[in-house]
Amino acid sequence: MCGTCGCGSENNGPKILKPGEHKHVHGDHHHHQEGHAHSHATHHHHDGHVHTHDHSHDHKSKVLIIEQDILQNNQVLAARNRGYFEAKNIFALNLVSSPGSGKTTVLERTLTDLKDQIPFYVIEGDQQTMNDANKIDALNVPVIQINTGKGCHLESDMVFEAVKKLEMQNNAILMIENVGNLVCPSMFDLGESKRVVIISTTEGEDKPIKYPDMFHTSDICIINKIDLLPYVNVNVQKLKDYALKVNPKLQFFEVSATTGEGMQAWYDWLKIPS
Ligand SMILES: Nc1nc2c(ncn2[C@@H]2O[C@H](COP(=O)(O)OP(=O)(O)O)[C@@H](O)[C@H]2O)c(=O)[nH]1
Ligand SMILES: [Mg+2]
Repeated sequence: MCGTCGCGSENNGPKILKPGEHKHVHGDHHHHQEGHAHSHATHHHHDGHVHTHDHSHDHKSKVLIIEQDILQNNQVLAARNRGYFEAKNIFALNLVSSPGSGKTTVLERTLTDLKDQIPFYVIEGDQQTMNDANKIDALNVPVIQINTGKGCHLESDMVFEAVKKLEMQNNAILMIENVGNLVCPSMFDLGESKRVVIISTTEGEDKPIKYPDMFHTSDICIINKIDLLPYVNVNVQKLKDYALKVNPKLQFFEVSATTGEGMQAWYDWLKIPS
């Protein structure tokens, strides 16, 4: 899984902070298993011995079991998050995309336009900085930043801790902006009600088939930056066709978060999701 990107190889856990809060908080208890898995996955033998087939086979199966444990543990807490959201009638969205597709900009515009109609809460995930949380805080919407350090995705235990800090009222919408990455976040259920993948027109139409897991596991696809269509060589219909190939149930919204074009359809869905 994340063995290729080094995710979780650092020992200190995620930092879960409110804007203005001091950086120390939550401990070193995350990622221990993941680090373990990765050390197996990246372990090289320098002893010059020829390894038997059996040995390497056994080695691989251990890695597989540990990775299954991580995903299984994540799934257990995700189910707990989901139960909590359902009991409080909180509609939780997991926003995923590559870095720079416009997750924060879509969020800022949505909150600006709808925050007087619906109570919103936000969890921001990034490896470093409070930048995105500060932007949400400036809109007076309650927000928690999770800094994952080396981690390339949010996990359900991080969301669990952040949710405890948010003290949400019932009948609200929780927006979770995941770490910008089209690969690893697809494997980690956070307990969200719906998963929203954002792709911008500058990324090219073939990304859904290059990163199929992310599009396969999402419910909604926001195609952002349509204001740039005159300047980029992209065929939106082709992009949609590719996305539908990996997920025939995907529902699309074509928007520009900066001009506001197309945003109303997304708002209508948010109010009465189908
Ligand atoms: N032209 C244009 N730029 C956008 C749009 N949405 C976001 N951007 C810009 O794209 C950059 C990255 O956006 P950001 O929201 O930070 O992306 P994130 O990394 O997915 O959160 C910023 O410079 C935004 O101003 C859009 O609809 N049109
Ligand atoms: Mg962002």
